[in-house]
Amino acid sequence: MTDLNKLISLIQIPSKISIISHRNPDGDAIGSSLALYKILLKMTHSPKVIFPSEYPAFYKWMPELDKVIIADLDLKGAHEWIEKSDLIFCLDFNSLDRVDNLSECITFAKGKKVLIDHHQDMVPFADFIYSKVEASSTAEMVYDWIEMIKKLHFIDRDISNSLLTGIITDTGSFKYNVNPRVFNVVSDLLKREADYDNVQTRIYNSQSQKQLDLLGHCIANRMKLLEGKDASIIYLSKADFKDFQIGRGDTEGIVNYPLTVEKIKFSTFVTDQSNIIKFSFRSKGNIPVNELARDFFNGGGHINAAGGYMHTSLNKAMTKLEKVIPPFMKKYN
Ligand SMILES: [Mn+2]
Repeated sequence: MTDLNKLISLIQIPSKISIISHRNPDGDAIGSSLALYKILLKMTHSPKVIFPSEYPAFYKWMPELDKVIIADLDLKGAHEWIEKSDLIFCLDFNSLDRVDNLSECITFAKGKKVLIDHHQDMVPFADFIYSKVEASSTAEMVYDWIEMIKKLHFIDRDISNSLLTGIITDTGSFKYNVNPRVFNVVSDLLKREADYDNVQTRIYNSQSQKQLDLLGHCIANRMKLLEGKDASIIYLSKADFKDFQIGRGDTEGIVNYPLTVEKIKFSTFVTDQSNIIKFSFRSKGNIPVNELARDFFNGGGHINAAGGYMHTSLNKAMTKLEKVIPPFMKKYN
């Protein structure tokens, strides 16, 4: 981390602090933010967690989540807190365009900015930067950061559960993005009484019937295999969104299912949302979906998980996918 000692001396003084994560916060965004929040509380700071938009309902159980400011619901409150913050932590995003309605406010805020993130192609907008693409999750990095500032003894059961949630979400329950370090971190969290079974159940066995029905619909009626049958596209139209009353978080994880087929190495999930087509890309092995996302779909991410968007129709988006994916796959076969 750059200037760690400077930051350590800075956080000795009780301060107003903003902890900000990205739009549509996932388990890692939420878990790392809430863990840091509680550590800072214990250090007698006055922290607040701010998300640009709402979180999926199945994370509601997480400790202190009810105290978070959602900028979509309270933009004024979010701006006021950021403006008076002495320190602004930015977690789990690599550039300010991931926090849209807050980005200007953060840019012009007087507080020192601290970035903790594991995404590639980081834009260096912060005063202190802790960026590590090999990390499994931002939660793992927040744990490391807590160790760097010598506050591991502050990690209680709630904080352990929050960090574990981040790690479990971003590794798909230890299926990808793992490294030797993350197992040591989890081992220590379990010693600090993280509720391992409960966290797993809350994340992976708490779907609604509607979500399972939607998954069935996607696989049975909305999945296209491309030539060579090593790449797939699942698409959802505006009508599907209406028919299934799809809400926040309902489509999470669908993109991963095609990869359970041995031959399929690349999976795309496309959704037609009000005036924007959104893409999720996942892959197995050495297929760099972040490059495809960057080169053709205004996006980016990690080698095996990336996202993008286009302002176009679903039809045109599908045509483009079907045109660019096969030659892309050929490059890596
Ligand atoms: Mn993450």
